[in-house]
Amino acid sequence: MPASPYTDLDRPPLPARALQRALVVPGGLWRRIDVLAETGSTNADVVAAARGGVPEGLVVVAERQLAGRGRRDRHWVSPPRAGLTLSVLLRPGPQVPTKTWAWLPLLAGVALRAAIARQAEVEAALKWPNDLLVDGAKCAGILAEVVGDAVVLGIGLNVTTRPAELPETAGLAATSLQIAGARVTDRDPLLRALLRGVAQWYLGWREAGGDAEMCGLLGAYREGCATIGREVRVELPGAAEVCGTATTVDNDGLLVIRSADHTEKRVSAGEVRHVR
Ligand code: BT5
Repeated sequence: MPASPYTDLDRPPLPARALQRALVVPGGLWRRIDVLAETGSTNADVVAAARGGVPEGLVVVAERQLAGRGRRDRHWVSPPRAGLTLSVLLRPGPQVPTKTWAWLPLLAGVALRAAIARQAEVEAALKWPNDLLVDGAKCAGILAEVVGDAVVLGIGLNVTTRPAELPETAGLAATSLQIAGARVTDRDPLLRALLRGVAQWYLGWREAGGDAEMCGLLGAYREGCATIGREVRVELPGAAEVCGTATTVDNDGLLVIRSADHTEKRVSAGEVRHVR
């Protein structure tokens, strides 16, 4: 398909200067919004910026990614301008203990869910730790990478992706906001709402020294989390597995699982499958 921005009229390009003017405001978190026509991976770009000492508040958005990254060497695949693919650079600083950084990808999920509810009027749910599901299918994914004292948060959201354009997946089926019947599929207000939400939650969380309960993040996450109350099977890094009922997410962002023998386990990372 030709790469002209006007080949697909329901996929207009993002208005880079208007975004910059709206989001980069005095005293705000965001310092620079780069909208790239094409790149390998926005996470790779922002990781490189973090290594180069760029301060927090950088946002890189790509209209097209050629090598979008998922977790564990997986890929994120999306046609040009069919979705939002972006990464942000955060440096939480010494007032936030590093063990609470696990909240950052969860925080992005909370902000994303709220932005979608408000702008697109689509009800989404979070699969712990941070897949965004709509009607049980994956509409967005989040990837957090730590680089020294920086955290790079990458978000990929399917907006106008058509059924035939969705990638084949080994796990969850994929979907897009348009397929889910979104009222609005304009990426500009979605991106603004998302970045404003991330900034608001992040600044509150940092102010609270990373205490997710105190800043309201824990409550918001639990409210939006479809994993709580479900029967799950979690493949842990290595070959181990935990099965049981996911009872809650604790103050450290860990998933609490009660097994059939009533023992309780807390998991910090892993592949979760909702069994029932
Ligand atoms: C994720 O990984 O879901 C994190 C994806 C993060 C992507 C963003 S885009 C902007 C930023 N820059 C990057 O380079 N990455 C971030 P994971 O949980 O590992 O899921 C990856 C799996 O999701 C793949 O193996 C596919 O099965 C599936 N997948 C790939 N593209 C998808 C899509 N567009 N929609 C739904 N599922 C997809």
